[in-house]
Amino acid sequence: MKMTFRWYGEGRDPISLKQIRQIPGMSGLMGVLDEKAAGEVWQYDECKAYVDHVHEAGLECEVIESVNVHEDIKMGLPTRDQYIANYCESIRNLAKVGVKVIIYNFMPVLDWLRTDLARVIPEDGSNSLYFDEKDLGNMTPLEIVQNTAKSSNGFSLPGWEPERLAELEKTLAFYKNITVEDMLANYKYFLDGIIPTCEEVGVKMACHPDDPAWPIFGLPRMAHSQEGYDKIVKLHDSPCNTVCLCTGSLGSDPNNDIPAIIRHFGEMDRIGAMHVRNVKYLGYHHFREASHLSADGDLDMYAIMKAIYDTCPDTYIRPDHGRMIWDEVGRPGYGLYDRALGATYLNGLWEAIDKNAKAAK
Ligand SMILES: [Mn+2]
Repeated sequence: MKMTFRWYGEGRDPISLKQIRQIPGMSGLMGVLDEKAAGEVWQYDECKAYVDHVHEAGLECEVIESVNVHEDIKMGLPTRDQYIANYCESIRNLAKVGVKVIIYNFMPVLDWLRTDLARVIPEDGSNSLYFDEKDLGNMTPLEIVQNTAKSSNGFSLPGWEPERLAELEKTLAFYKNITVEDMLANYKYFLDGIIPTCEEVGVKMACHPDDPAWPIFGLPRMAHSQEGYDKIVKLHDSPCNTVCLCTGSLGSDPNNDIPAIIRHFGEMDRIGAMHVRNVKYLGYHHFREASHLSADGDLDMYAIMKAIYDTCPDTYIRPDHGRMIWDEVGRPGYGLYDRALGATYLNGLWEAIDKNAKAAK
């Protein structure tokens, strides 16, 4: 297992590489070229400069997140071929600088969704991301996007870039006529276009789940259950077509048995990376993000780490969203302190599991 940390890049992330390097057990980043719009080629020089900079700080950069899939690909428009060719070029350029896994998602239009980015947790005064379907009320998707942008402490949020959402209404109208089956066909076309390149250069694609883990605004979403992922991995049968199991995203639906899902795809060798975090259920389609500690939420983090240890012990893990604690101001979900605590806790679980397993031999 390699413990990693999400970082947005110099000038875009208030956290420094030096701070990340000082977290115990941190091997490297899940990096991102945050300035890239969906569909744009990640040029070799840009990838090289980013990765060299990370290496200089004593960290690895074998995983890259958010190489965003252009909406035309998801919608199956004729223009998709050019965007798929661009995507292949980005894969090649990232492979040349040592990237082994690319995390992406295939969610139509909207990325992750919350109704409050800084909900105060009454017990201790920290705050975290929060979702209550009832709060969506009569808000239109456009209003939600605007609210999200407003409350993000001045940072643009991954997946919520204003450029990408400018044509929101039009895109939403288009999706009214697209079924999940249509989406799966478009998804297959995309995978058929890129996976041969991945196989050639040794890069795994890892699909991040829908967040929250159910369809929103009637959009055709596919990646929020074991059944959904089973379909996705079968669309193009290759060891390079993998999943990024995000325990918090999948775990927002209490029907998802996270350790069992990890074991299922781990045994198939289809886990490219893991995001590990905890959630606290507050009711139907209602949750907030908790600290990583099992006792603070509803997921069993020991069982999750044990499932990883047993079925995909060589994968990449990162702590996912953290709470804002100790008066930190930063990107919602992506502060330094609570994620560092999360990494340390997960490393502690791992050490105990590992020592137990070795003592039993
Ligand atoms: Mn995640």
